[in-house]
Amino acid sequence: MKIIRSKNDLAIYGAPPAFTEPLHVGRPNIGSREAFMQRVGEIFDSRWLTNNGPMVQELESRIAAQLSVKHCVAMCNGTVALEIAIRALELKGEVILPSYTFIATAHALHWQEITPVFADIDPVTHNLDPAAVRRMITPRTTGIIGVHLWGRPAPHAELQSIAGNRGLKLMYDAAHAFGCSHQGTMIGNFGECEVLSFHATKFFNTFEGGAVVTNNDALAEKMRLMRNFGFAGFDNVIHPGTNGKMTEISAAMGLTNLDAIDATIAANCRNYHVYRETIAAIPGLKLRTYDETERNNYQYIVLEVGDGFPASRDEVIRALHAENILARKYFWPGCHRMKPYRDLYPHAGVMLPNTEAVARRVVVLPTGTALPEQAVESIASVLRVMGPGK
Ligand code: T4K
Repeated sequence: MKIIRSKNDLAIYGAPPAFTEPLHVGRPNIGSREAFMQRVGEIFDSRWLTNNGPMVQELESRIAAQLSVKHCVAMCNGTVALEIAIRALELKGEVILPSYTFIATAHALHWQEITPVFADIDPVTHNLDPAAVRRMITPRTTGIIGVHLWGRPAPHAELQSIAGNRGLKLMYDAAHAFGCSHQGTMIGNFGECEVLSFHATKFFNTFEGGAVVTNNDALAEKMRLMRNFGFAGFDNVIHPGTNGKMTEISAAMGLTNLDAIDATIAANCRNYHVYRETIAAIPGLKLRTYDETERNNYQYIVLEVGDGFPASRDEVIRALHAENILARKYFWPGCHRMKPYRDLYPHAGVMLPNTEAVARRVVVLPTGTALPEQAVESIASVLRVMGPGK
């Protein structure tokens, strides 16, 4: 690892890379191995491997307590959790969502033959713009899926008011927002329900996994049945269901990582503050900041490369990759430009100018407990020498 002091030190100009090993965005945060192995032993001893086992139940109650929400229904991944929530809410026809999100949000609708309708985002928050949502409502609209992108809350009060006035159901994709709050209330308590992802790359992981959290008793019960083929007791299926169950081994990982959650937040928070201080001094670059009066997981270090920066976003990515810093262009080019949705809406971009502009500017940088010490200074030094006047 090295500090880059001039352009001659950059790997794109032939110097050795700043890092000998690749730095990934989304390196898993992993709690105590001993505690995990102990739980694995308990699973083998009990011979209870899946189907709502004791570890899954313990994880659900700890997550519900952590978020102060009534129900947590654990699932095998965030995408299936989205599909089950959408199905349980009986959404159909058209559902409004942002295009600037991971493709799974759109796929969870499309997979169920519901038409995803993309609304534009606010270029400052990167979340749904309520005025744009209003413009996309048609007689076929049945719901809105807000996404708390980068763990920052979507504009809940405005979306709730639109949903209430137009008789639509509002749910959230909270895949990025486990451990975050909005106006003092933990995310997980908004809309009809909220969907979490516990994928390996997320702030908190269960290898693969996810959950739907809700304060609605009937909805929670329906989703519990739906994740287990719709079975309500032996030999009695009362809903069309699927297999959305979380395994015990995933829950064991979840319990282990939940014990380490404060340390994970502290590491992310430390990295974020070093990024913020080092990048603030570079003209033309803007780091998305967290509202520190709220609870945050600090999992996403999101940089925007502006017009005042001498290199383009893609040139920045190329230079970082040459240094073995595998920064990502999440969520470029936007769902509407990916083939399944481009085929549906070839001209969607006309309605999504902010989505297109933000998707062209964003670079997501590595963070997490696996990031070596001083790596942030080194990453910032690459950006600094690419900046104006260098
Ligand atoms: N909604 C939103 C808003 C989401 O962001 C996501 C998932 C979902 C819904 C769906 O939830 P899940 O069904 O996934 O639970 C990744 C993740 O696969 C995906 O979970 C995540 N969003 C998305 C933002 O990122 P990729 O294709 O970019 O991941 P991948 O495989 O390139 O991994 C990123 C980097 O992480 C790799 O370069 C290396 C590193 N890595 C990855 C894994 C899996 C590791 O070091 N170790 C690992 O085990 O999608």
